[in-house]
Amino acid sequence: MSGPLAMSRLRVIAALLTLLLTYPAAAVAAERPAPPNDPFYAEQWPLAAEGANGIDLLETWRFGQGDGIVVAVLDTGATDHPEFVGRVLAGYDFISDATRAGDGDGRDANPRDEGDWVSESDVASRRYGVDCTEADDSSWHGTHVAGTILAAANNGAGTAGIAPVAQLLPVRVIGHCGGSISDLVDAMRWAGGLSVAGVPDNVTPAKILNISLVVERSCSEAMQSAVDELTARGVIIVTAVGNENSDASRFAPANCIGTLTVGATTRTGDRATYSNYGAAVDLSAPGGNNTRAGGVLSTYDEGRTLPVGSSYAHASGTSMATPHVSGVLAAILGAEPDLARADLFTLLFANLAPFPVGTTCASTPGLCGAGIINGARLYAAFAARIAPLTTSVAPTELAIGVSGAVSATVDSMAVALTLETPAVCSFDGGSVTAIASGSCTLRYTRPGTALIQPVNLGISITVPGNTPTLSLVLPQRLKVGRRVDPVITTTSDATPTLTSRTPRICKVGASGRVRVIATGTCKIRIEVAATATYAARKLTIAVRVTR
Ligand SMILES: [Ca+2]
Ligand SMILES: [Ca+2]
Ligand SMILES: [Ca+2]
Repeated sequence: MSGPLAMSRLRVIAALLTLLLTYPAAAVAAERPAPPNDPFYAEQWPLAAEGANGIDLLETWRFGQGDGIVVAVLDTGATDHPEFVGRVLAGYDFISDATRAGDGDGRDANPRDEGDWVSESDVASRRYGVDCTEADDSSWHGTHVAGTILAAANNGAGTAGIAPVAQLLPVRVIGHCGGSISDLVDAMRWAGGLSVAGVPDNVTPAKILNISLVVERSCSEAMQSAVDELTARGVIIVTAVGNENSDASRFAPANCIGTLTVGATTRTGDRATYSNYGAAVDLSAPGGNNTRAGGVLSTYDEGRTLPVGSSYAHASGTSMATPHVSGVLAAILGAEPDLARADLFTLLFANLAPFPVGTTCASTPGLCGAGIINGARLYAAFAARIAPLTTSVAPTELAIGVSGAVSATVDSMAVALTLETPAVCSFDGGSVTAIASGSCTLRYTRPGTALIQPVNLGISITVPGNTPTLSLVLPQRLKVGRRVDPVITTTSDATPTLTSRTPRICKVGASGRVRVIATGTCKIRIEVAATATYAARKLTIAVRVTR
């Protein structure tokens, strides 16, 4: 005989519950990570803690390591250094002057650093102009700067970068004996996602522009307008103040309004003797003091002229201080990409390390900016932000065709939820109606600020689908050798499938006919799969088989 059949019924909605469903907005590492295994890490004093006048790399890493953040380095280009492998985006070479570029042409899509050396004969022949009076080896400046920001960490090699999973957008503006301001302005615009005539648009615009370059002049109208347009897009322009031991306001782009300007401090936490100073300096970061032990160790190339192979070298300058700020900001933005530029700056300036007592930076306010960038202070403030109180009211489960009230508040204010699953449910702003089985999701998000954590409120309502009727009728007894066609009924819109659970006693043919083979108990399973309207269901019927 056939087994008992459950009656079809609509699922009723569950009791209304008040749910707290706030998801963490960002994967902020709660724990202080272990020191990285890069062999030169111990020499990277700028990454040490505040007591040693470094940025505190390990506390910075509690934000993360710059995941998803693109940092443009506007500089001499980049070499193929193994510390950048897999994270170099398609940059651009903005050097218009083919002679200075050294790659045989003007602007092109390959920002490789071709070397910026100047030989004695170049000086004598005035090859790069009358102002080019000093011979020098290639600087590999862009590679050094990029390594401070994002060299691979924990790869058992070389140095550790501050944001070692951030992506590098190399933008070449400096060749033999410098570069031009108009190339720099175009490079800034392009790097931040603005269009530049004659150059394909940048498909991976940078969130942060690192400009470890200065030119002694006022901020030109073209440069200020580039800064203004980029700032309006939320791009952060971090720039060096220059190494002339002079008033920083004489140097562009540090004197453009809206750039974040960085002076250099040494291992003692005081102003590096070369660092420009004054009101145009926003903050300081480790830049070194021109000695090996006091310099900044980063990625480099062995070549004296052309690039020949990767290496590491010490360098000092506000050029080296600037990427420490870019790196820390990349780590913060990696943790919370939606943090508004103004809020990021509020957080930054409220949480700098003070200059050590006894330094000229401490005794002369305004000389070196507002303090030294410090990941520990920033993280502590970031983690201590107020968590908004979020509540929501919604059914946990809803049958198809049934409606339920849904609402949410953040800090007791009603918020507008957005429906993410229109195929499963509809939402009129106050109530949800289930349309098809699945998971109905509504969401409200709000970016964080310097003082309040972001909100990511998600409401998930299960729509199980209606339980279909399902029956399979066979004769109460079967005899060996018989063939029977079972009577199947179901309200499901899925096609029922039959299988024999006892194939030595009975079999199910392709047509659904049951063929009885031997005595015993024949068990037939019938099942219907889940559809948009109906839940899955199955049952098994047992019938005695005799001769
Ligand atoms: Ca070129
Ligand atoms: Ca090139
Ligand atoms: Ca490394």
